[in-house]
Amino acid sequence: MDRTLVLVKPDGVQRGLIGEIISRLERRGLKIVGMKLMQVSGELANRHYGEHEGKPFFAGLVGFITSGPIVAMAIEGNNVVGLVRTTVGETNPADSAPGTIRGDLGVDIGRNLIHGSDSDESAKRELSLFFTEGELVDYSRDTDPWIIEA
Ligand code: IDP
Ligand code: MG
Repeated sequence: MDRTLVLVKPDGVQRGLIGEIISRLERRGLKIVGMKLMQVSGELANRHYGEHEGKPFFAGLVGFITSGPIVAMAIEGNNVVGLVRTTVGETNPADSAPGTIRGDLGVDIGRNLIHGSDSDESAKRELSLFFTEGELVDYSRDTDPWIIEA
């Protein structure tokens, strides 16, 4: 079963959009298997966004993601990385279609509300930064047959 990491970024928390964002993921039928409110340290931010080190926006990005609490979620399901990315929208909210989280709720690339891992490999790496295996809950939903054809 695939898993991915979602973060409600500090702008989402500050704007009172935690529920709105989680609700959109839930309504799509995505299954949350881990969740916590936390403060990201500089060290964790540097590791999570390591691939962007050296880019002009890196310092601002690390400053932003550590500027206030975030909500981290682990989401599980077949092809869940892609499902989350299409629900999230493009990196720049200005380019994101209406109906996506970034397209409906944001306007600026530096305040784009939510993170979703971009591949299965990234998801594995990022999930291990934010969650221990023991923090992820194994359970089934009675609604699954109404969401996924067996
Ligand atoms: P993604 O979040 O859609 O996967 P990435 O290219 O992985 O986008 O970039 C990580 C984060 O860095 C973005 O979500 C955004 O917050 C920030 N970012 C990316 N490109 C820019 C930029 O050109 N200016 C400012 N911030 C950027
Ligand atoms: Mg990315």
